[in-house]
Amino acid sequence: MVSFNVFTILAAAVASVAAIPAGTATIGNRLPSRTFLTGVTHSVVAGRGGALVYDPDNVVAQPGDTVEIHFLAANHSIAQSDFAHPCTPLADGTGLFAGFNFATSEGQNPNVYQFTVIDNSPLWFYCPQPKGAHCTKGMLLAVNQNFDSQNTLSKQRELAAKVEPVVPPVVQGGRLGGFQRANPNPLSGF
Ligand SMILES: *[C@@H]1O[C@H](CO)[C@@H](O)[C@H](O)[C@H]1NC(C)=O
Ligand SMILES: [Cu+2]
Repeated sequence: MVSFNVFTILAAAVASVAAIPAGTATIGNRLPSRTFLTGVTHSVVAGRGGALVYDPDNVVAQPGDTVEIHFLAANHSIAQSDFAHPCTPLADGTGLFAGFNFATSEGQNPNVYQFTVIDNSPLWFYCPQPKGAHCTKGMLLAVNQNFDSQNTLSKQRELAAKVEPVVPPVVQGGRLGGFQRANPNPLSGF
């Protein structure tokens, strides 16, 4: 007998909510308690075609949306900066850093890195790989850049070209609550 009574639906809802914090059991994953997840996921591919890029490199997201980074062959990561200091971790220590846990020699790494967008303010990210200076060469990701301001992704690339990438001191989700989880779609054709 299949019966979708209220209890079944509630139990399913609880189970899906409970599944989210399970992946966050590393230090520093701070999310404001009132960020409601929208269920929308923006997939970004790091290193498509062997290039030093995130594809797309510009994401427009609503508060509660998830950004999910898929890592292709090479040794990329992702870290958070601010606009004025590309390739450099946030000075107040709250920026996320995925760590160098996603190196892979072929295909996709079996894990992805996810973080939650908590508001509409612009967010700036870079690949902190120092060998080959990925950030300096333009491996940058903008979330919710303000197209009406001077702080554009192309301007960010100009600034990044003048500095060396800095590896953040701690692997953490920061205020965006990032975490590593199994790739939900490992056979997708990135
Ligand atoms: C990935 O890069 C980091 C930083 O350069 C390095 O410490 C680590 O050993 C590299 N991992 C692999 C598997 O090459
Ligand atoms: Cu990289």
